[in-house]
Amino acid sequence: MTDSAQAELSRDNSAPLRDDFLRIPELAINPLGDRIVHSFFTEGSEDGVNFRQFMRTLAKFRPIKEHQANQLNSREAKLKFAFNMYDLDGDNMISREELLSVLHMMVGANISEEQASSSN
Ligand SMILES: [Ca+2]
Repeated sequence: MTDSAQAELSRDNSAPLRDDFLRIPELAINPLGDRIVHSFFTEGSEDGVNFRQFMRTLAKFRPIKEHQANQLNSREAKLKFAFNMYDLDGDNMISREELLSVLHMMVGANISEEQASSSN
């Protein structure tokens, strides 16, 4: 995290809200930024994210180290995190529409509707 991002998140003592995260430049330009921000709030609540919730989500991005088992960044935790990026409505299923929607978030205007929904 950059100094500006850290300063943005700690500018006052209140827990960061969704909009605070979206003001971080690295997240603002990330096509999945909104989904990543959402993941912080699935660990916590809409009222904000405390330090523990913040770290539990960040841990998912840590590489897996052999002989240092940690359930927060285990292979299964990472897969669940990736799955949740696509499960937009949180029903534990990825529908075709959700898959296409996330695909569009990632490639934007670089792919036509026809290409995105092609099953070939
Ligand atoms: Ca779903």
